[in-house]
Amino acid sequence: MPTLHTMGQQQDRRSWAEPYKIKVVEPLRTTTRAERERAIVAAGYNTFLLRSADVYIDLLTDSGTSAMSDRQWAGMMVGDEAYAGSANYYRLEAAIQKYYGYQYIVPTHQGRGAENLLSQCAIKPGDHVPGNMYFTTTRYHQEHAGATFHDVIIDAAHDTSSLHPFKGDIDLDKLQALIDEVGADKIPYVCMAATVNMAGGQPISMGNARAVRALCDKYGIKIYLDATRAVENALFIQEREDGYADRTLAEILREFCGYSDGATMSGKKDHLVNIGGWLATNDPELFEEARNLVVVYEGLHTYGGMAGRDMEAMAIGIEESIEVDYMKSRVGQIRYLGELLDQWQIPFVKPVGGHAIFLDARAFYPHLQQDHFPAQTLAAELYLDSGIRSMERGIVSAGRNQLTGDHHRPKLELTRLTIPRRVYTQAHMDVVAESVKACYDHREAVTGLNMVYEPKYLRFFQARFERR
Ligand code: PM9
Repeated sequence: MPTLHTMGQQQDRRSWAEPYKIKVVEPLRTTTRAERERAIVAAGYNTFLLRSADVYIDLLTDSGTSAMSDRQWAGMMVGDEAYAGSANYYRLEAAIQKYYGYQYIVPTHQGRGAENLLSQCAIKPGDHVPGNMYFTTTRYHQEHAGATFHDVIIDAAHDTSSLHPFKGDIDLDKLQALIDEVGADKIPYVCMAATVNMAGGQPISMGNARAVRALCDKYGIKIYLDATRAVENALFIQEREDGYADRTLAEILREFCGYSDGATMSGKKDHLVNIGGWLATNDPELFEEARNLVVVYEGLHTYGGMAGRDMEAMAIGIEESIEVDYMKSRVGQIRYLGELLDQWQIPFVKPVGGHAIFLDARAFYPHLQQDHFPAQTLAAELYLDSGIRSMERGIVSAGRNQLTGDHHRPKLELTRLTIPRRVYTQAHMDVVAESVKACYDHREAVTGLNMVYEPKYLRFFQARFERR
């Protein structure tokens, strides 16, 4: 069996380790199978509705679940909680300008706050927004503002076994076809995500970003980046793309962002903080409008729903996220889990992405129809087996077509084991892998779920299910 940190290196090398040590610990609670049975029934077989006290290893999300560093905690103590003009805001603004390169910044309480502002400022009813696969909250805000979303990611992204190194790339022919069909004046911007969460944390290449920029420039179309995991994306570019092996993550990030006109950001991921986000733009008119609108939804334009101390921790987190040793250990831990699963031929999205292992629930349960929610079922089974919490990323997350009312039926029916940053150890990954194997060994006995309650918005958060 490979050991942690020898991943990807076949032989004769020394192991490496996480570039940090543990200073504070939080006890974990184990539960009995009977307790878990009661908890998952009470939660309507939806892992979002479990109490975290009933969870052993929490792989629901990497959002807001990072362990902050001692520097970040020290930064919290210099929070300037002035209502207006907090010193921490200016430090955060400077960090974003330095590492991401955008001119104007509007802070928000988290990523979807920024998505709301961008969608309201840039989209008119009847517009069309192309993107490299959808993200739940991002598409919601685009549709809520009156746009139709179009997936223009390359086909390989929908194939769990394709080993394409940049499955997040935009298909230029699909984008061109959409421009020809609806007209450039109906496309306020291309929504470009790095990495692509719903495809399995898959990266987009620098070459593709450059080519999308060139195509959009021909038609005067803007590009807005979902920069939520753009530093993770930068590591993949450094590892896989010709000409970038000797460039720093900071250099790669700056070049990459340079192909866009602005970005939305959930700081709860790459920035190593528990809350916060921002909208950035180089467009003074959009900035003026967003800076005004933020006071309606988030708070004054120098805090946007964050406390001063949160902005300070985020500014420090930005600097820490760009350190290559940290980023290699972050992605290395996920690759380690992938190699453990691979030895038992457990199906998951390949190549391993930046923030999670995405189990292929269709291949896991070939006997279940998509209407019986295989990925939701697998998340519940995993919880029942060991108390590990994962998340559905399939038909439930995809929601319904706004016009027809039918389920969106994504090709990808995935259960996500999302790895929080700097939180769990190699031993936790071993336990996770063994629990997935136990579920795999018992897969044929599993019968799926029925949805018995479906909320109107972003249903995956609160939907309830019963066993079939
Ligand atoms: N992502 C995730 O777990 C948390 C919410 S959905 C369970 O993956 C991208 C690529 C995201 C993302 C959140 C947001 C929204 C935007 N883009 O959660 O509002 O992965 O900060 O960000 C989640 P906020």
